[in-house]
Amino acid sequence: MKIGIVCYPTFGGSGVVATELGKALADRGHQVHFITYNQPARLDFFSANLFYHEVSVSNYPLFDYQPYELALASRMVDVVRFEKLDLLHVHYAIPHASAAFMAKQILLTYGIYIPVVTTLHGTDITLVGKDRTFKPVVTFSINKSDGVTAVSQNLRDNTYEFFEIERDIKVIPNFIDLSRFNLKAKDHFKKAIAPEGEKILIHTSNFRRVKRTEDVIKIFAKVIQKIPSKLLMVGDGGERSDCEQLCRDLGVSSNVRFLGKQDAIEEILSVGDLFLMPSLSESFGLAALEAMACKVPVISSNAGGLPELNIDGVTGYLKDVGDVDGMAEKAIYILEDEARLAQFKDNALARAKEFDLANILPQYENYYAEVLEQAKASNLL
Ligand code: GMT
Repeated sequence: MKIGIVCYPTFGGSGVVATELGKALADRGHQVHFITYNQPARLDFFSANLFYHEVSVSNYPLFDYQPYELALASRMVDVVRFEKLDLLHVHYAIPHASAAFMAKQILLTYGIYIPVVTTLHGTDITLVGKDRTFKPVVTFSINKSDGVTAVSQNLRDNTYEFFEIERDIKVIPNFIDLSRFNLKAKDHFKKAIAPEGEKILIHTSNFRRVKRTEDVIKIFAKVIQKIPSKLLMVGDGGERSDCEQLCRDLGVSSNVRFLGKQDAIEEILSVGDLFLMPSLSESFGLAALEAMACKVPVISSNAGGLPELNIDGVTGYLKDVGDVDGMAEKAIYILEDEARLAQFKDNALARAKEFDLANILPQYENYYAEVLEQAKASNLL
């Protein structure tokens, strides 16, 4: 199959899922064409089946806001026509699904019908999509897609609740490549971070408000009163400097390391004993899945799709959003007993294996086939 993938090329979860999916599809013999404004962050190698088509946006001074969506739609038309794509898979509704609709209409004037699959990732629905500014466009472009997937049952339910959706949405969860994300021997790194054998807690995110990064610091400040420990804060974003200040205010700065954006995230996770994800909203929680694959249990909020991943009392614990005391108490409970910690670590890995790429990839391939079949049955192809 020749598949066009449209995504944000950044480190965000939707871009990571799109890129990893494209790489896996290419390994299975499909030809995959990425269409976006920058080389996707994890697409930094050569593969005969992978192509990248840049969307370049004009710098015309008349525009205060450059029309990216139009440039993207034009590029989609161009790539579908000249690469003879079978299907477009767009990740994150805004503006990818609406740009795909426009491209589809233009392609019809050339006698080409291109089926479009839209994957909803989370904030495109829960935060941005619900914004009145975007709601009509999001509703329309979901209804006009040939196929729609959501990364959790909770996100699917949310989408039906907040938009007038007239079509089916299929749940295909996030996945993990266990050949990359697994427990690695990183003893030197562990010794450098925790020379006295302290426990290591980890948080990774893009430090947006929705991640409640300040709760991470507050939880840690309580844990360290009972358990000798260190905290690694991985990633960067708007909340980082406030977090650094909070560390000073709470007197824990010397035990917290801010590592910024990191490529080899699996190596950092490999030294972890506990992962913290107190998010306000989280459609799935890919970062937590990455931690679990490296045998790190998770203390998370019970927001969104997190209960579909993190099993309370088995792979970690879930508490209400903002329940810093409850999260700290459960973190201490896991960390204070070596045998208990080892059991939680084993459970985390076992759960992560259920989201193995090998199990999830065929779900996407089958769904593409179904969408193409439907288009054929409707005489569109
Ligand atoms: O979580 C982020 O900040 C990034 C965001 C994105 O869309 O790039 O991630 C969302 O998509 C991921 C992949 O499907 C999910 O695992 C994350 O849970 C989801 N984030 C939120 O819902 C906040």
